Order: sequence, then structure tokens, then C-alpha cells
Amino acid sequence: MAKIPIPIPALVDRFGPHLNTEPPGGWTTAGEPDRVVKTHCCFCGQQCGIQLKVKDNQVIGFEPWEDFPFNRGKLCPKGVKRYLQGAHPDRLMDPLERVDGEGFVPTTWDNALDRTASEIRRIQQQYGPDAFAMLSGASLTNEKAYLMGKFARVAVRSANIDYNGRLCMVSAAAASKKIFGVDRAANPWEDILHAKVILVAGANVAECAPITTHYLWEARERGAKIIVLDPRMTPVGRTADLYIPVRSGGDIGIFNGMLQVMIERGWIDRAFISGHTTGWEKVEETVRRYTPEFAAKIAGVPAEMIIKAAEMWGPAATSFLLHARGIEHHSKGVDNCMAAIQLVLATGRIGRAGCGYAMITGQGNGQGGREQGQKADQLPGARDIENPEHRAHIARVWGVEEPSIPRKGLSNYEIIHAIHEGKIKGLLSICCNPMISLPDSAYVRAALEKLEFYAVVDFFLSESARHADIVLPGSLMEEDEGTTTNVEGRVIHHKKAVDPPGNARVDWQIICDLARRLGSDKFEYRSPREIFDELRRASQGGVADYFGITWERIDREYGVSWPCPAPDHPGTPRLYQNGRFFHADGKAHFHPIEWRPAAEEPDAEYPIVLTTGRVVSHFLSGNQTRRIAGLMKQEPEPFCEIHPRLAGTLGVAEGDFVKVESRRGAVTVKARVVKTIRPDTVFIPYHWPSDRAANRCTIGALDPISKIPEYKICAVRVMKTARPVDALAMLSPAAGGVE
Ligand SMILES: Nc1nc2c(c(=O)[nH]1)N[C@H]1C(S)=C(S)[C@@H](COP(=O)(O)OP(=O)(O)OC[C@H]3O[C@@H](n4cnc5c(=O)[nH]c(N)nc54)[C@H](O)[C@@H]3O)O[C@H]1N2
Ligand SMILES: Nc1nc2c(c(=O)[nH]1)N[C@H]1C(S)=C(S)[C@@H](COP(=O)(O)OP(=O)(O)OC[C@H]3O[C@@H](n4cnc5c(=O)[nH]c(N)nc54)[C@H](O)[C@@H]3O)O[C@H]1N2
Ligand code: SF4
Ligand SMILES: [Mo]
Repeated sequence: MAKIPIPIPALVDRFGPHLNTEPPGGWTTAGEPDRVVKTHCCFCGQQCGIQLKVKDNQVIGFEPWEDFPFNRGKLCPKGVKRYLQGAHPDRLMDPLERVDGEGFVPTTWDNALDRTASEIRRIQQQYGPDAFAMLSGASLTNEKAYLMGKFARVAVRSANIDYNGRLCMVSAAAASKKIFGVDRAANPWEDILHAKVILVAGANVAECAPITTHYLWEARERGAKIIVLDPRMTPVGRTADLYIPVRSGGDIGIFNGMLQVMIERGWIDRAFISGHTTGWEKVEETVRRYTPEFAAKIAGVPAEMIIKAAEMWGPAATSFLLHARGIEHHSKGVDNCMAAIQLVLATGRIGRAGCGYAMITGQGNGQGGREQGQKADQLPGARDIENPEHRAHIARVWGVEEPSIPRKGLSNYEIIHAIHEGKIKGLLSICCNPMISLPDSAYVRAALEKLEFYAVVDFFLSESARHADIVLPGSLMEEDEGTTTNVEGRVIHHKKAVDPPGNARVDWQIICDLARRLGSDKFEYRSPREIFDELRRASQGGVADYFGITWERIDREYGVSWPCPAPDHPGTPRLYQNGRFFHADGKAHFHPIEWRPAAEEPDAEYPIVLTTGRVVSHFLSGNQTRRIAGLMKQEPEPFCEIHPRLAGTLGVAEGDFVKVESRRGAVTVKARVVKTIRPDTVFIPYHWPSDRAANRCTIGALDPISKIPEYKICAVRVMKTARPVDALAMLSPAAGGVE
């Protein structure tokens, strides 16, 4: 039976919950802190060092942490405001149970956990072990990510666990694994400073990796030239030496075109290629066709720009490639990344200061979260769940029989398909908000409504949680202890500052308690440190080897970079220094890449490209940042960036409302008429819910290898429309507006 999501007061929903509740000076009347805690920001993959001021079990403010080398005290607006979440009036204080006709009713932990455990077993007995699935998150610490993978395989015994990094890092990960045999940024950020040319492909660095902007500026001070590839002239694009307004989905044209020019002009390091790589001949043969003129058609830019880019990149003494979701969120995301990385490999400029590449990891623990075994196809240490030796090692660490570990499961969006197909009947999600963040929201909502049982662990009632049967109040980063692995592969330590409020509990205890109720005795940890110590052993000998890393070392050394196989090993900030890559043959592997169109290209009916992304003041599904008044003030609602020429043909002026409509759904948002976007493309940031959720329009097409959704391109039509009707009408279930 379809379950109606439980609404919360209308105005709160429309503009973000509790917009105006921040009293002057923060949630508590500030005063002298009892202590300051050196820890890290909970938001993006930069994982900036920060000091939290604590008074009476409450975080009352922050101070910069100048000594932490990555950010040297610098913070972006989200880092500055993050402390305001802890005592927020929306915090979930008790477990909630859905009661027909009444909505959510507070309940006891015993009841909430017993009911969750019994529903898991009921569903598995009725429909098979894999009919219960789990979705986890890469904002969780390494300890919790590890725990979730083990919980799924040992306590629940379902193959179907995946995580929200599937929406984020998997194209970059797959490409890196194919080429280098390992999935991690190749260099520490320090190395960026020594590059003479920096190519930024599909990354809005200033808004999404704000601290990295500083590295770019400093490199430029030292003479670096910057090339930016983006359909929108981002803040970094505005001051770049070469800005290429690539058509969304056209990047392979740029990369292959540049390589073609570099081959013609002799800017290829053939000695490096023959000594350290395989597969070059096929690449050379493939890119021969990608003359600047041919490539320019694919990329939607003048051929001269491709030649100019090759002239800057090809002969440079040192170079650095940075890419992010702009090239990864595609049904050819893996191919896009491989084509980009091959520009690095063809010049042999890797494994040295100033020479390298990095995917800019997005989520707070986007790096560690993709190593500890919460992926559908993975065991801890970035091991392969189908590999018999890997399975045997993990079975020993877990103290279980190897055959009892399930095999590869379904990826994130495939779980949504399987719910529609009736194969998955129950779901537990922690640290993810699929209702906002997965593509084609109507399809996702229908799936959540179809579930027989849905449990959510979160600290705020998310849009997804409103579809739940049981909501379990979990913990913020500062309420628990553990490690994350930052954008550079540096493992760092988050300290506990305060206890969770009310009856909320720390996440890891919730999961261990559930495991016990499911009859497992393998979750008897007394602290997250014990989980970390088990994780170290589980990762030992794996690609992502944490064995030599301890919390004490992290504190002493400002983080330790993996692989770190022994306590006396210094860690590995820079990979490939010795010219050896992680494949068994020690070589890097080239792959010939051909461009192919997106799943849905614009046509006569839907003539405009929609691309989606972020703004500096909000984070992901917005469940956290839409609750922080200072950030809401900066960017209260989503908007549609539209070029003056397109706006002109549509009769749209700045501030008008436009309806942006795809084959799947529509949103109504304010137009922002800007010259910084291609005239054939519009852009909407995706951090908002209900009638303003960009994912109402996006398409559920996936990359065949990484299974990442194609968030960066779908076809829409845009029309001027009236200011939206009253929020209350929007929110009535009849209007389909409650999510
Ligand atoms: N403020 C803020 N910071 C964040 C986050 C956040 O939500 N808010 N989230 C974090 C996370 S999880 C992530 S994944 C990162 C994301 O970081 P980014 O990937 O930098 O951010 P996006 O806005 O998703 O997309 C980046 C750019 O890709 C461009 N783009 C779109 N299509 C294409 C294309 O086909 N080719 C190219 N070359 N470019 C294209 C867009 O115009 C956009 O400027 O940010 C992290 N940091
Ligand atoms: N259209 C479009 N859609 C996108 C993207 C895009 O560019 N365009 N980007 C995609 C990308 S890159 C990403 S990473 C995904 C993000 O996808 P989501 O899964 O939606 O990410 P979050 O918003 O971080 O959701 C995390 C949820 O968990 C909660 N949470 C955060 N930390 C913790 C914790 O430590 N413990 C617990 N228990 N809960 C926690 C938050 O309150 C929030 O409700 O969105 C994807 N969706
Ligand atoms: S750059 Fe990222 S980690 Fe640093 S303060 Fe901003 S959101 Fe936090
Ligand atoms: Mo992400």
C-alpha cells in the first residue's frame, strides 16, 4: 500500500525548515568556552581543520586552527556556520514511529530497534535475504562506513548495500582503477603549487572546494597558467588564462583533440610511455581522427581553443590535472575521466612535485567512504567482494565462514529499480537523502512509497525520512569520534566535542545495537577506536592499507596518508614516485576512448541542456545547510542561470519565474540572467526540496561501469511563468508537492 509521506508545516518546507530561528550570537548566549576542540569540518572533502568552542555540552562557536597544514585556518561559509546545527530546534531527540492517521509519534529506543530488527527478519523470511537493502553515506567516518559494510554482510546478511558516493566519486574511482590500479588522488595538494599549467575540468573550485582556490592562486603567483573547462564561467574560470565553455557532455572532444595536437607536435613522452605504460598504440590510433575541427564539433567550442589548450598543456615543464563532477556525472563519466587522465599519462608528468592529478573528492569522507567496504561490490581495504583471497582475508578478520559473506549487490539507483520491480521490500538508510539527491524524484518517491518497511538514521528529519516507518535519531560529527580520509588521501581525526542531545544516540551504537538484535555477536565494540583497530587489520594487505595508521600518529603528524602498511611506515602522500603503478605489471594502462552522446540530448521538443550542481553556501541535499540562517540568507532559494540571448528569445527577464520542464518533471524557479553560461544551457543548483528540486527534471541514466547518474545533462524546455502559487497549495498531497 502506498504510504503518504508525513508533511511538516508548509512554510518551513518551502523555504527550508526553521528559517529564522537563529538568535543574534548563535543558539546559545555565547560566553567563554570551557574548552576548544581541535577537529575538522563536517562538510566537504577538504576536511578543513577547525577548533570548536564548547561550553556546557554545547558547541557555541569556532576558532581557526592555524596549524593544520591543509587549510591553515582558512574556512568557507559552511565551515564557519556548521556549529549552529548542534542545538538547532529541529534536532531529532527521540526515535519516531509512523502511526496511521497520526503521523510520527515519539517512541522508545527498545521499540524502535526491536521493530526495525523484526521487520528486517520478516521481510527476509518472506522474500529472501536480499529483499532488505541498505543505503549508507560518505559523510560517515571510516569507522561507521566500515561498520555499515560489516553490518550488511554479517548481521543482516544481505548483498544489497550501497552508498551515496555512488552519486559522487565512482566514475573518477573506476577510471583511476582502470588506468592506475588504485583509486586515490595521486598527489598531495602541496604539489599543485609547483605546477606550471593547471587544467581544471568540470570543477567549480571556488564554490565547491573553496580552500583549493587558494592553492590555485598561489600556484599562479608562482607562474602557473590555468585552463578551465566548464559550460559555465565559474569564479575561477573568470580569471583563468584560458576558459573553454565546453558543451555539457563534450569533454572527450577537448581531451582527445588536445592529445591529437600534442601527438602532431611531438609533445608526447615516448620514453615514459614505453617504460611505464601499456596500450598507447590503440589510443594514438583512436585520437588521430580527433582533429581540432572534428573535436570542436563534439565540444561545441572553436577549434582554436583546443589548439590553444594543447599548446599550453603539451610542452609545459610541470602540470596538474584537477577534475570533479562536471566530467564525472555522465553516462560516459568513466570514459570522460580516462580521457582526461591520459593527457597526464601521455606527458609522463606524474609522481613528482608539480606533476600529477587529482579527482576533487566531494563528500567529507568521500575518499575513506569508498574504501571501507560499504560499496555494493567491495570489502574493506578497497578489496573486491568477488575475489576469493579478499573474501578469505575479511572472513578471518570478521570471524565468519567465507561463504556466508554475500556476493556483489545492487548499486544505489539499481536498488531503487529493484524496489519498483518488487525485489526489494525493505530499506534502512543512514546518512543519505535519496528523495532530494537521486535523479527523477517522482520515480524515487514512488519507490520509497512502495517499501513495506523503511528505517532512517539521521539527526534532522530529511525529506526521505518523511517516508519512513521508523526514524532513529543519530549523531553529528562533533558528537562522536572517528577518522575520515580527506581529498588528498590523508587520514585525519575527528574529536568528540559534545554528547548528542536528548535521546539521540551516536550512529555506531545504533548500528551495533541493531546487529545484536539481529542475533550477531560480532559487534561488541566499546568505542570507535576498537572499530578503527579492526578496520586497520581488515585493510591490511589491501590496496587502501591503513594498518600502520593509529589515532595517536594522526594527532602527532596532522594526518597520515594511505597506503601505510606498518606503524613505522611514513605513509604515502604522493603515489607513483618510483614510476610504478598499482597494476600487477607495475604499469599504467591506457584505454582508447571514443566520444558518445548523452542518454538524452536536446531535440525539437526539449531543446535546451539542463545541467545541475551547487552553490557555495549549501551542502548536497541541503538537509543541514537549509537549517542555518546565515547560509539561507546567502542563497535562500534555487535559481535558473540563463544566458541573455536565450532569455531574450524566451521573453524572460532577470527575476522572472521560469518553468523548467523535462520529460520527467518540472520545477519553477527564479531566472538569473547571466552572461557566464552557454546560451544553449541552463543551470539549477539542486539543494532544495519539493517543487524546487532540480532532480524532478534529471534523468536516471547511469554510466554502464560506475553506475553514476547523468546529473550533468538532460533535455528541457524553459518558459516564463507566473510566481508560484501559495506554498500551502504546493504542499497538499493532491498537488503532489509533499516529499
Ligand atoms: N558549496 C558546496 N561545496 C561542495 C558540495 C556542496 O554541495 N556545496 N558538495 C561536495 C560534493 S559531495 C561534491 S561531489 C563536490 C562537487 O564539486 P564540483 O564538481 O566542482 O561541483 P558541481 O557544481 O557539481 O559541478 C561542477 C561544474 O561542472 C560543470 N559542468 C556541468 N556539465 C559539465 C560538462 O559536461 N563538462 C564540464 N567540463 N563541466 C561541466 C558545472 O557548470 C559546474 O560548474 O563539491 C563538494 N563541495
Ligand atoms: N541534480 C543533482 N543531483 C545530485 C548531484 C548533482 O550535482 N546534481 N550531486 C550528487 C552528489 S555528488 C552527491 S555526493 C549526492 C549527495 O547525496 P545525499 O545522500 O542526499 O547527501 P546528503 O545531503 O549529505 O545526505 C546526507 C543525509 O544524511 C544526514 N547526515 C549527514 N551526516 C550524517 C552523519 O554523520 N550521520 C547520520 N546519521 N546522518 C548524517 C544529513 O542530515 C542528510 O539528511 O547528491 C547527488 N545528487
Ligand atoms: S571548504 Fe569544505 S571542509 Fe573547508 S570549511 Fe568549507 S565545507 Fe568545510
Ligand atoms: Mo558528491
